Amino acid sequence: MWLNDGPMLPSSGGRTKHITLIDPDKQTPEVAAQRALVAVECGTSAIFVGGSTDTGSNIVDATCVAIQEAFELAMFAASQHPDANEEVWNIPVILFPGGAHAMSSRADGILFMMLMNSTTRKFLIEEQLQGAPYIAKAGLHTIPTGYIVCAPGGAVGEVGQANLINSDDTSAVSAYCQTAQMYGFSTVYLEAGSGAATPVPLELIKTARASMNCTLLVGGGIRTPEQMRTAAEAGADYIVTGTITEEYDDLQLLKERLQSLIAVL
Ligand code: 1GP
Repeated sequence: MWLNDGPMLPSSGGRTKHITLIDPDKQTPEVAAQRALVAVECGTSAIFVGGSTDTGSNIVDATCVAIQEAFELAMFAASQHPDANEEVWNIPVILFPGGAHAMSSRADGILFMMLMNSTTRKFLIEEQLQGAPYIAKAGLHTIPTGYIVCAPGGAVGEVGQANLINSDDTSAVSAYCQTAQMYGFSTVYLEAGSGAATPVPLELIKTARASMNCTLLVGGGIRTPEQMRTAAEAGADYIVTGTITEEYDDLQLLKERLQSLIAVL
């Protein structure tokens, strides 16, 4: 739905974009929808729905439904105003699943991920095997993604039993990115872990960018305009933030915070 028939997360071709991650466990579906609306007003380019927790499909589904309905309403409202651009609301809602249990047919697509540096079969191939029949039946657009967890890694590093990439291990990140491209993945996601004290370092992002042509996502612990700028200049196509969206009950304050981050891109 995003770019006609093209891939959903194309390389941004120079200008880094922002993606908002919403963890369905962290608020009601209604509040998730309000936060998603604010994020789009601030210029976010896609909504990821998911997290590393054991969220069930019912809450994932309810969250996707609430967000999609809110976007449809906003699009309709924009269509009634000659000065408004309704295409602003044509924003993909993409699953970022912690496993095969966190699915919804109401998403537009799914990051179909291999946690490449996991040490367990579960996140290399087993969850994918469990999820594939549902994804095929639901007709979800898949985005084949090499997911690479860097130190400190946080909950996803632990749950995913990742052999974390250290901050100076450029040769490891390079080999993983080359491998992702050789597998035919369209996308690589460099993750420091949600709420990480330190984001993915500049050198790892630069190395990833130079090692492959896949669309490059970077996330985990990015909280300041400076960190946004660093990731963008290092070559990220998309920067994903999640935690900051959960920190504001006041939507106006959330808007100001997201605007200050997205403005640097
Ligand atoms: C987590 O990369 C995302 O998967 C976002 O991280 O919650 O730290 O913004 P934050």
